[in-house]
Amino acid sequence: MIQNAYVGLGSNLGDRAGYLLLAVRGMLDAGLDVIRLSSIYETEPLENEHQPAFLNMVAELRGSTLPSPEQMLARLLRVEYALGRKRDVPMGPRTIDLDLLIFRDQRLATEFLTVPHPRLHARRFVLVPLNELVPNLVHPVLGKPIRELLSQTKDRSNVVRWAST
Ligand code: PH2
Ligand code: MG
Ligand code: MG
Repeated sequence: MIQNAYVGLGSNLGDRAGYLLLAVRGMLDAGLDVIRLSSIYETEPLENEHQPAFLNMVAELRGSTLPSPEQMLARLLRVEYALGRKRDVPMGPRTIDLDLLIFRDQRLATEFLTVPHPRLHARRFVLVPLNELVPNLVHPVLGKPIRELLSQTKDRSNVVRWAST
């Protein structure tokens, strides 16, 4: 039984670490109870490779105070918008991207929202920070723990712990 929800954060424009932290603040201000954060990782861009390197991390949100998944998506989009997110180039550079990765044990696929996130298992930039928080969490659709999804993923992209200098 998964109690909590997990959000992936990514930034590859401007003050990347600053945007991650402002997004955490934004989620808290929106009433989303962030209870744990992974380390920050510097990651090679996937899917659209011609863009700057990302900083990525994962936040854990307390399950007992979660709104509905749709309400949660609306709040995440509002935080992205407040931090200057533009949606021009799909998969392109962004100040901040907030993706709902896992919402308790729920499986959902609508025009607007699919949970668990459909590409989670193919992205080391999600699996590495998620594995840091919940290696034993069993993926509600794939039926395998995050630890195993990480060791079995075909993605070979570079994900390294980031240290501010
Ligand atoms: N997000 C994408 C596409 N590619 N690559 C990395 N490394 N990190 C991301 O957050 C990312 C990406 C689409 O949202
Ligand atoms: Mg994304
Ligand atoms: Mg997104």
